[in-house]
Amino acid sequence: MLSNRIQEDDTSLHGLIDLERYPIDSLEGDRGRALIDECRQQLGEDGCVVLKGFVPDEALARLERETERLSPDAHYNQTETNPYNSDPDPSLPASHPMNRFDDRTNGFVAGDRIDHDTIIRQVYSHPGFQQFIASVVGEEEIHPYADPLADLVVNVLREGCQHPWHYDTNEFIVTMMTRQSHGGGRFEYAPGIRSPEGENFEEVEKVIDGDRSRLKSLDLQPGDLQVFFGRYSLHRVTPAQGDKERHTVIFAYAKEPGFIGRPERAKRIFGRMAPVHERLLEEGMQRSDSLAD
Ligand SMILES: O=C(O)CCC(=O)C(=O)O
Ligand SMILES: [Fe+2]
Repeated sequence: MLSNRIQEDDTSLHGLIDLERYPIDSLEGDRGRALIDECRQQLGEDGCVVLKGFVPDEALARLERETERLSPDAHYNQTETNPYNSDPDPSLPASHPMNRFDDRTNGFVAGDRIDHDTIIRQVYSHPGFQQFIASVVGEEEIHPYADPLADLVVNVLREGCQHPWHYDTNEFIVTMMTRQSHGGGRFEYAPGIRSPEGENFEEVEKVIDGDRSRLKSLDLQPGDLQVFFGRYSLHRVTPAQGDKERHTVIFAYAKEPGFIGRPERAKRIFGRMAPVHERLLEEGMQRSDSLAD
């Protein structure tokens, strides 16, 4: 069944993904299985796997142009947040991680601005790609969001923008860098610093204070694909420096089909709602939202 689904589409990604190196068009073959095993092993070790050069050199100029063209449509929102995206706790000292707030200013381009013929949407909707990601994160299957704004998103960091230290609410996040800033814009993480057994506040505080001893820092380049488990690994993107923006594409998938983010979230992140959000508001439905911050 798996191979049938992939064969239907296996030509559409030619030239857009380095299928020699990453044979996601034949996941059931020896090399496909080896690729999945390797990714799963890395994810098991520290919650992160980077597929360098996922988009090959010959398609890179086109890839960069896609998000460059879209980036003026980014909606910027500014918040102050702690690593837990929660309220402060006045009963704890000011130095405690719960009380450590930092600026989060970010731009987001909504999915309804991203055409079907872009590389990024072709990759996002490709059944072989989805099956690959599902296998890597240990799911039978994953599903694109049914949310026309949050399904495929371009995150734009212009000078000074950052993702401060945080955890994700999503179990996994799939991102592709399409443009790197001149300086800053580095993804840093503390693998497995917390666990379901404990928050490890003491160590988290050290990281926020600048202790780099347990940090990993990624030198992401345009065309690199990243899969990251961000619930237990504290992470950040350092402030972008210089006049070149940092662009990252977020491919949002859910375990169940039909996922739509909360209307208030759409308003905050994208500055507007889609008709489906307006309908949800009218119906007064309370949906849970798992888009990673
Ligand atoms: O842009 C990135 O590299 C990841 C940002 C991040 O941590 C997030 O969106 O939750
Ligand atoms: Fe994150």
